[in-house]
Amino acid sequence: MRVMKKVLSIAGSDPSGGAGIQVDLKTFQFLGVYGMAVPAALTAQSSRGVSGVYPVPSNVFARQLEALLTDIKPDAVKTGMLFTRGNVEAVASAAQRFKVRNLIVDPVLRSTSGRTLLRTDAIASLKKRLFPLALVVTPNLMEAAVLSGMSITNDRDMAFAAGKILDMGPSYVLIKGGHCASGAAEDTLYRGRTVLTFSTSRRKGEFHGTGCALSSVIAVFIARGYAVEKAVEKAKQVVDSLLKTAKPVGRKRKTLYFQF
Ligand code: PXL
Repeated sequence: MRVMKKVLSIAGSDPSGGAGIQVDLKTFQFLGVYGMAVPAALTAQSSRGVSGVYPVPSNVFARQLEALLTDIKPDAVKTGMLFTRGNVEAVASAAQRFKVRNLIVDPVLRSTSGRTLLRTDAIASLKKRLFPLALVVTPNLMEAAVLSGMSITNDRDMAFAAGKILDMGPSYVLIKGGHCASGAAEDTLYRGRTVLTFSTSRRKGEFHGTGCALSSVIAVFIARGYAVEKAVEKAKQVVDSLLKTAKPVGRKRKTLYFQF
């Protein structure tokens, strides 16, 4: 019998099921891998936005990682909302100690509604401790600007910012340009001096959990042995098909959730 690939999400909890570990687990199930999840923080939220954020205490968080990784070896791991510096450090320590391979870091900083999902003092740890262990880091344009400490207004700025992030140690940086004003949803993958652009048509609507789902799908294809370039290309297609069938779930009808 072929053994199922195992993929771990380390991220925040979104009880509405649209983002965080909940959407990550749905994504894993949808794509036929064995999903696991360790919450780094709890949020209170609905289709109207995030109303509360509560960290999982670092000792409790670290204990979960240790119990899991002592026993089960994931084929890929993705991180999302980590919220505190202590939890960033705990992921980095566990990743080193358990020789985690195929680490995809989605550097979630804020929710769409503007809530802080990574505290300011944790950003330095993310860059210093976690990025060197990452295969791929997947910032959106805003996150890339914060992480590189520069404003990004054109392709040259974006390439320069990507270079700065690559200097922090990950093998690849994928800058998601979905929030830019052009007619296409363009994501750009950088490795050293190599640049690859992936483009899908822009879908109308306010989607919840797109970044979470994308990094999860990338982790799944990496777990299956695809090269990063191919994994990102395929992940873009999967997420685009999910965007097409997204539906309102809560009272705010404009917020669309993935239907697997
Ligand atoms: O999409 C960013 C994000 C990530 N993780 C969790 C979230 C959100 C946005 O609300 O709640 C848990």
